[in-house]
Amino acid sequence: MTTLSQEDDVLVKIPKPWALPDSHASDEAVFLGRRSFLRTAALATAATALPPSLMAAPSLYPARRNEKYELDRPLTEESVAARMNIFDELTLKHDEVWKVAKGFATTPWTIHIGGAVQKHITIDAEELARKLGVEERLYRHRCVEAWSMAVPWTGIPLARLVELAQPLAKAKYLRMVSLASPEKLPGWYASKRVFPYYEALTIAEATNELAMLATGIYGHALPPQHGAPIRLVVPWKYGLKSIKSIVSFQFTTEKPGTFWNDLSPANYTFECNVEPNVPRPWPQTEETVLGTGETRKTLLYNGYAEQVAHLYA
Ligand SMILES: Nc1nc2c(c(=O)[nH]1)N[C@H]1C(S)=C(S)[C@@H](COP(=O)(O)O)O[C@H]1N2
Ligand SMILES: [Mo]
Repeated sequence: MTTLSQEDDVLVKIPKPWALPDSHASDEAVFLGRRSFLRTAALATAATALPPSLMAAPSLYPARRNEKYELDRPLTEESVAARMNIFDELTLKHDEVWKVAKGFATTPWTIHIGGAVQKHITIDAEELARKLGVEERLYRHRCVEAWSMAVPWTGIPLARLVELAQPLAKAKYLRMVSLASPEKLPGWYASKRVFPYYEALTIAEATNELAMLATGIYGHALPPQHGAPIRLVVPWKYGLKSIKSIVSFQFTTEKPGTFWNDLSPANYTFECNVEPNVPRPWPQTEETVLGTGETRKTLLYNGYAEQVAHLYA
């Protein structure tokens, strides 16, 4: 008798979707094949009447890729993206986040959705992903420190969470808060900043097609250094807006503060859109691509003007 778990993904060596030749058809065959295999296996397990606690739910990964979002550059190597992270609650050393994060337990993980909504919701992060559905998207990511990467995120379109929460008509903003736990996040006292980390978007930004809540990366669940089990991804804004390890979503009528805008209003606006011609603490016209070291010109809205420019007209 075997039960399926995420480890099986590793053992059966499913070809990684981004490593496959660029073919829609082969991607679908792999994903559909994998899904139906899981479904069949789950049914076989169910038939022998194991107690529910011993039955693993089918894996969320790898998820179907949404081919709409195309890159203008190669994907960053997974080992590079996973070893240069910013998660200041853990440590201020970007190249050590992955090591410090190893002990960070992110399941189970309770999320609260509240504020100006029809109905308050308390839900586990994985349950939320199963309920709302996940897909894979290839996005660029641009940090205000002038480096960039391109990664395959798996996640929930954020608009689906807004729809689930049914905000009241007077709700104008969505505020998000990271985990508050000095015990689990050892870097807490290493900086003079006041954690938890918090962020916010307007409802128009939160329901923009690009905004997503990532639960996975490179075809598997997020490792802790990337903000497991659920983090924001808003690729037209500087990376600091993409808040990690979220525990709370609150709909508000007043404009909420944001972590970096409160710390340093002269350097960081509420929006923090990628605007190469507006110098932030550093010049922003160019970026260094992580992994290759290549220098590229930074694009307005990180190249996503088509999807978001109307929000700021
Ligand atoms: N809670 C929290 N979220 C955070 C940060 C942080 O320090 N704490 N850093 C931000 C910054 S500046 C960037 S560039 C991205 C980095 O994400 P990555 O490590 O997955 O590449 O996370 C953002 N989200
Ligand atoms: Mo960043």
